[in-house]
Amino acid sequence: MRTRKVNMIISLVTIMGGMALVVACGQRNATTVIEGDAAEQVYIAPGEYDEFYAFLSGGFSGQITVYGLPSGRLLREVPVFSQYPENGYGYSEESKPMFNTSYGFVPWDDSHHIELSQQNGEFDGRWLFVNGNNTPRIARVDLSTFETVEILEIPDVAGLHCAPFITENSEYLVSGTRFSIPIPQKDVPIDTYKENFKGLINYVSLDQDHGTMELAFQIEMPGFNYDLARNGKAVSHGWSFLTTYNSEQAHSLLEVNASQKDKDLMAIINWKKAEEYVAAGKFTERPTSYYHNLMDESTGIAHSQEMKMTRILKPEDCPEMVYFIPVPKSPHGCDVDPSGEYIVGNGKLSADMSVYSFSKIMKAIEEKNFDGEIEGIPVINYDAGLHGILQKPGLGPLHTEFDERGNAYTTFFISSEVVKWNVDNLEILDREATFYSPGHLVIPGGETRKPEGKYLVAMNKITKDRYLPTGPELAHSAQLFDISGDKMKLLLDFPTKGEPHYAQAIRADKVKPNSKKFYNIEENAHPYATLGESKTKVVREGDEVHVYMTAMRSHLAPDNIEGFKVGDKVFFHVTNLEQDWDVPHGFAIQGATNAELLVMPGQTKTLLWEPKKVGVYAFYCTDFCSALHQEMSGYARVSAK
Ligand code: CUK
Ligand code: CUA
Repeated sequence: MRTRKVNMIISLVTIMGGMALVVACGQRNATTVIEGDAAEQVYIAPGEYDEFYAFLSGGFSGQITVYGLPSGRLLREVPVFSQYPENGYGYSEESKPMFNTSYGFVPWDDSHHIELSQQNGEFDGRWLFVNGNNTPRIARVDLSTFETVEILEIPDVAGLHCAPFITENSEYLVSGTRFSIPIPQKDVPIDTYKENFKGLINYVSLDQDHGTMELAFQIEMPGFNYDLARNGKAVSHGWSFLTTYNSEQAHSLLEVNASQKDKDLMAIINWKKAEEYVAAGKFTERPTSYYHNLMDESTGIAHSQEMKMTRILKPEDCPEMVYFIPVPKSPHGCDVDPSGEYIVGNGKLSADMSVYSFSKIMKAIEEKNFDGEIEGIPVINYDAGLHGILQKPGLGPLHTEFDERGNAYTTFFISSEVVKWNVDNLEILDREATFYSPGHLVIPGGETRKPEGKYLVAMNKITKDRYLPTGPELAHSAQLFDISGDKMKLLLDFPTKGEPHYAQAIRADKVKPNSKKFYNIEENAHPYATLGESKTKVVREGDEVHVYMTAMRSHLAPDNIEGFKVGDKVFFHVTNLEQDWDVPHGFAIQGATNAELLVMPGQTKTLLWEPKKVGVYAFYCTDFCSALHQEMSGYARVSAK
């Protein structure tokens, strides 16, 4: 197979604080010649399954999308942080509480990083976690149902971008504040940043049986911008690594202020030590407010609980818990290789990449090889912790994933490429152009101890001419590469939803066997469930009316309902009585100001309807469920009060 030919003469001009970077990137009319068996490699014949599930974050859509690999087929969109009229998530009475926060009802967010649960440093296929950047939250999706079942708000942080990075036995999800803020919030001049603003790094513990999240403790840190984290694995298990930018503590992040220094910092946290301090009571309890929203499994109803206290660990009270080490300028995360020994710290504004050695860092700590301290936190000597420097790999390094053969793959935003290099000897092995400007990349298991280096997906930030134009707004573009050989090979482009940042991919057979086909109606403990058509009824309680409705091929019961009054609050509790795979029923009523419901077999869901005018209103099933689907309808009569 010959390699494809790419014409590239491009200039991308990035202007930052008056400084312009003019760089070769990718061109509008780039021709990509795919030759050989690329089509065959991604072709999944009708009726056959993909080898991997890929879970892509939705960025500003707030959701997650599920793709099959290698086909690049979109299998599902899972709503998480944004309301989703397609199935009523965030509109139904059961799911509305998922959006409760200390700021009120917030039915939108910006989701960036996917983390699958792990055991022994391998994906176990049970849960998936994702962050909400804007109103700081972490959500859990159950991979037996592909439903969001829990959202935990993280208090006293701003921009929960650095989240939710998991430890290798799913002990904790680690997150950090992107923007330091006054803690507790108060009315202070913004230029008192240095005195008044603080950062927090948060440890959320996970219940090993149920996956439920609990804010275990928060570590108070200097007022930097904490960007991205990874946890150690194998030899480095028990440690977390987070890069920071703006170690100048500038409150205006223009180049002139925030990128003056040649180096920024990576925070290194011994979380096992932090656990000991918590157990020894070395924390302070601080009053705060945050919400924990959890879906009850037996009723399918989400409940919110306001939490009012958090535990803070301060590095000055807890020696040998937190360290810093310099990293190249303006880093965007760090990545830990499958052995746990190497930590890649990249600087977006640096020409080189620093690769650290965990054992050298430990030695430097032991020998107290420090270059001073920052707010009581020792700064490890840069050279003492360094494994080596990857010289001039490309421009604008962003993210790195690994294969099981000792190689790393890094995306370069500015030079628009993926570069493959050897982690041990720091030799560059291959580079392939991407179209255009990749952000994250994903290899199945590529952040775990057990990568499967068969495919790589680059998620590109700029689309331009890759697809038929659709006006000013274009779908973001992902690109699939075969990385099983010495040279990477581009196989496929596919459009994505929202703006995917990170993604994770898992072998399908780790998820598929546990995928639920329907909810067992006998286990339905919803207080308004109607477990049989003979039990349907309409119950008035003052101005509230509860309709106990059932859906079954091919009728809604009751179907013709009279007695509603203008100004009533009508709750349609629809129970889908089917006990079969893939037979949802929908429910919509004319003039409802929310959305429809999509009710899975065995479930009960509730739609609120507040009729404003007299008349007779039609309702119907929205999902084409049977030959008599069109007949699955009824009328609601509304009289004057
Ligand atoms: S980030 Cu978007 S490309 Cu939020 Cu992980 Cu780097
Ligand atoms: Cu039920 Cu259509």
